[in-house]
Amino acid sequence: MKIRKVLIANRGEIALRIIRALRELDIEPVLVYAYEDRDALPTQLAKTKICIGKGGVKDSYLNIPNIMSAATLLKVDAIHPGYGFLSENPMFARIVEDHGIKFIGPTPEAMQQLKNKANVRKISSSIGIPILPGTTEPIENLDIAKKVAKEIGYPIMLKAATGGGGKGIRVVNNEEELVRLFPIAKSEAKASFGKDAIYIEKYLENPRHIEVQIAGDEYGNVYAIGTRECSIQRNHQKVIEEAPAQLKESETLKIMEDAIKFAKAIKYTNLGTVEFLYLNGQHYLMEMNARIQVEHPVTEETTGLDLVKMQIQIAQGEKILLKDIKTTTHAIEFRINAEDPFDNFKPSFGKISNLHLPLGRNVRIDSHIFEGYNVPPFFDSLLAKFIIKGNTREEALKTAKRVFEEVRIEGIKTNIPLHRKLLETEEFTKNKVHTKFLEEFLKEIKLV
Ligand code: MV4
Repeated sequence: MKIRKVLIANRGEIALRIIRALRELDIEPVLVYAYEDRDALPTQLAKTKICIGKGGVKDSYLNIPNIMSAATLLKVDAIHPGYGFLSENPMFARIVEDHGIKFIGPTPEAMQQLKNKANVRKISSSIGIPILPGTTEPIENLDIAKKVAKEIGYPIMLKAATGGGGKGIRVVNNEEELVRLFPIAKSEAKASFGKDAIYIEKYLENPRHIEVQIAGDEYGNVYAIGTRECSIQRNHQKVIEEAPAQLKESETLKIMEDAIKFAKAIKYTNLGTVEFLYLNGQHYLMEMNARIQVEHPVTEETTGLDLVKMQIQIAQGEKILLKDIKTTTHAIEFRINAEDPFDNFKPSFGKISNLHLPLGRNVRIDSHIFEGYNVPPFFDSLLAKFIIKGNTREEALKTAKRVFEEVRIEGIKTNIPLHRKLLETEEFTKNKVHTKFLEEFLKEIKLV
């Protein structure tokens, strides 16, 4: 099936990224937008657009009836969900397909399987992929939790089976804490995700977060398109991502092989990411994301592939043949957020009064902002992604330094001072990072 017209059910930089890919493929983009985004760049660039709601994402980018009305009215062939919002919602993907419209992403069945992380652990362990000690079924009650915790040894982690974004996870150091935290974790999971299923995992102190980019076509071909290092996070939001992860060649091959094995086991199609925790040469599968990710450009910059185009090609039934995927360069993505790093990262909004985005050799900036743009308070705080590459990690860091000397974003607060500080910090420049690194770093330093 040739896709001719695609509805983009998203906003901001990813809506722009998808519009650009569609234009290069001679496919007509159609945008649905929230009233608050009426002056945004993607809204200005899309010739065909429909406002789907006002007053918050529940009534706009999460408003399935309105999105489907727009899709039907404009007779689109496919819907691209971007990331966040409805991108990993199996019910939405099902509704789209039931309308005879192609969902640009995995099947609803694959998405359903991935929603439950205890289930992901169960599948992994059944096919010999390493997971951390713990349970592959939800824990029924406190007595079972105590028994499991005793067997695997403290510290353990309680995790919401259908959780995400770091919500509904708790570290538990001993049995007293377990007694206190088990019901809290359960009710938190229920409140956040509508399901109170909790599973247990051995807690790893200071691992790295390593992920593998996967692409699967509709003929059973599955590829691993390199690794990414994503350990630098704050409140479970990534701040800096890199490709490739700096692992030994043999470790990279093992982790990519396991990612492919998992994706094949669930007949995964389209683009996705398998997430691992990594410590002392060992990797443990944690979950799989059924979407294009914010950090996909670092993989694009190191491989020369266009991952958003690939999503569309896979969705229209093309066979994907990738031979000798080479990663010869290094790429680092710095997320620029509208937030005040001097005031506990409080969200910032308002008019961008002065803007200079550096560019130059080896610099890619994916961003929807412009001078005079009014950053609205209703959405997430991502303003821009600086994707900087070099022949080596050191070269990329040198270019990053000059980029952050040049950049000016005025009128709102941004996290640029944090990136400047990190570029002067040996743990980061020497790549001695782990999942707790940024949290500890922020406690130690004063940003000036
Ligand atoms: C862990 C872990 C250590 N041990 N699980 C955080 C978000 C969710 N996706 C899983 N997370 C973690 N799970 C075990 N068994 C540490 C984290 C974690 C983390 C992971 C990746 C990046 C940043 C992090 C920050 C704190 C905790």
